[in-house]
Amino acid sequence: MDGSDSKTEVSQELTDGFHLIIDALKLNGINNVYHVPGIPVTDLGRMMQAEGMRVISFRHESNAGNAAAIAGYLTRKPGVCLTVSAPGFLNGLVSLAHATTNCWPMILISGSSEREIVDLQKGDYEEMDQLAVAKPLCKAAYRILHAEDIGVGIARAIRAAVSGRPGGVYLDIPASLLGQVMDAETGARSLIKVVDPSPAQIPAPQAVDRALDVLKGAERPLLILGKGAAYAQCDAIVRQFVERTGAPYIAMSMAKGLLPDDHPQYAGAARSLVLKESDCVMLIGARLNWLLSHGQGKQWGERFTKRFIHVDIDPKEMDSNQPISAPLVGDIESTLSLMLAKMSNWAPPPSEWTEAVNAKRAANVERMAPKLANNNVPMDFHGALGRLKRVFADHPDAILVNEGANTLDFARSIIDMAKPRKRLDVGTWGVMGIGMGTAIAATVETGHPVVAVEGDSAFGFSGMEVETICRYGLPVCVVVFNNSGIYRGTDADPTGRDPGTTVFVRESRYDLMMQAFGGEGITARSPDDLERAVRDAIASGKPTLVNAIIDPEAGTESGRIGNLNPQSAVNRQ
Ligand code: ADP
Ligand code: TZD
Ligand code: MG
Repeated sequence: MDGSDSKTEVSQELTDGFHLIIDALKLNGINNVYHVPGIPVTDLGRMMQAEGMRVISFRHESNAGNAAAIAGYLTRKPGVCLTVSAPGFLNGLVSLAHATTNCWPMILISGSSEREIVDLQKGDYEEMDQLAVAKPLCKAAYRILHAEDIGVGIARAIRAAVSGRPGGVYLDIPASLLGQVMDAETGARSLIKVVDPSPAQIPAPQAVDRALDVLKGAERPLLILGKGAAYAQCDAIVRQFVERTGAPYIAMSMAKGLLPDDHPQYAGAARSLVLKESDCVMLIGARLNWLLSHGQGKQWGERFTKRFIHVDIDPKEMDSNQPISAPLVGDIESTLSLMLAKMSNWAPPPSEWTEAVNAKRAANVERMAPKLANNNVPMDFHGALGRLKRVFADHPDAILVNEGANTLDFARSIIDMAKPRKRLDVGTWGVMGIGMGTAIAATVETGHPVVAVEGDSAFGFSGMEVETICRYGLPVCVVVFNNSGIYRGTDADPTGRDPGTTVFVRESRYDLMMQAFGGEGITARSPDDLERAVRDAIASGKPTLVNAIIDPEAGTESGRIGNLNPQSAVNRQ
């Protein structure tokens, strides 16, 4: 592998670290990379593009990383983010941790300084022991030191990212690796095409029987679909299973649309009732974490009175918050298929239960309808989102990206999704800033148009990427819900010195940001204007930003999770 001699002798038969990385990724069907250039990976990005990979070059690594994370969710292949060393790596690391928290496969590849210098802390350009920093924040972390190990390194990264519970993987690429030279034929043989990267995990027959017994014994069953079920991409089986049980179901945020939200068994509009009154809850790719109040508290009714069935690929998830009567450790496709095979004469749940749920749902939908139809100026969240609901009903393939507080919580409950994996949002951590990276990857990976419904604060975290959207000419319509602040636009500094901590410049012209880069920028003050602007944007496919002016008084503190704010016992005012 000593490249220096052979380089001059038989140059046409040589390969190097750059090309081996590219060949290994392509061999494994990874063709898109989300990137910010710089030392030592500028040429790697260029060569990837030259070799036919799609390289999307961002303005900040956080956004490139969020793009890679969601690409992993949408494709079940690791999304790849490529960054420079120390600061670029650290910028990308947040999204790697975010991917891991959400159980999405992602690989963060970062260039790094030479070991000899880093390990003795001699002070290299952008020196940092990146591998050590990344390790506690992701599912696995590897470093490749020799070109002949690139095949193994990439194979391990892919497997670690997608097998079992998916997650983020860090891959450290010291600068000197890229230029290392080796014989091309040996290099080609060293690459690994990963066979069966995410093997089926089949639950034991006893576990399946136990779960069926528990479900059969339920008088008021409830199914909860989570984004793990959407990720699994076995939509027909999930649908068949839900319909065979006849039980009401609710969908966690990103599982909305796995079955269409207008499905007769969908109990989203009767959520409080089904959580409280059900006697048996089956979780399918959803964790009993904070998003479900850990399965306890007022909204769940009395503790330890419900039975839980839990399908998850990770055995450690069982009993994490509540006792699980029937753990089903396996992948969702295998597990639900095995259950279905034994459910041929399945009796639907008692009609008192399904009728009670249906009645509650109908009442809540009716109560909501007039609010959604309002054409008030200034707009409130309901008036604005009522119109976007209509637009999505007419464009079931459009992808909704959604972040903010009120903007997120209202949009989640108001806008129906008709197809799987069309709603992409802040995920398990509630991260502000996922917006533009998510929007970009969503359309790059699927070819579908995107409407990103963004709180004005949320948008600010990744807003510079509107240039990226314009540069690549992507069909993304950003709708900024401009209520001039975080939650509301009405706070004031009690001392009168500065602006209140949660307010922004009143009625900022976000539309001009898109115009600055050649896209369309429009201000919408009424629901009518908003609906028209978004319909036009989807029809044209042009990068568009609609600055939707929302009443600064309309929101509530932290949207629907204000109860999580600690309260001070001291009042000094
Ligand atoms: P939500 O936020 O929608 O409730 P979570 O992210 O909390 O969803 O839960 C997703 C769960 O799905 C994780 O616990 C993960 O281990 C699990 N999961 C991911 N893929 C699969 C799969 N193919 N089969 C079974 N479980 C899966
Ligand atoms: N930083 C990060 C990375 N994630 C966060 N979730 C927050 C800060 C805190 N935060 C929220 O949880 S929501 C939010 C912040 C700053 C912004 C809410 O304001 P908005 O939405 O304008 O986006 P609404 O519609 O005005 O409520
Ligand atoms: Mg706001």
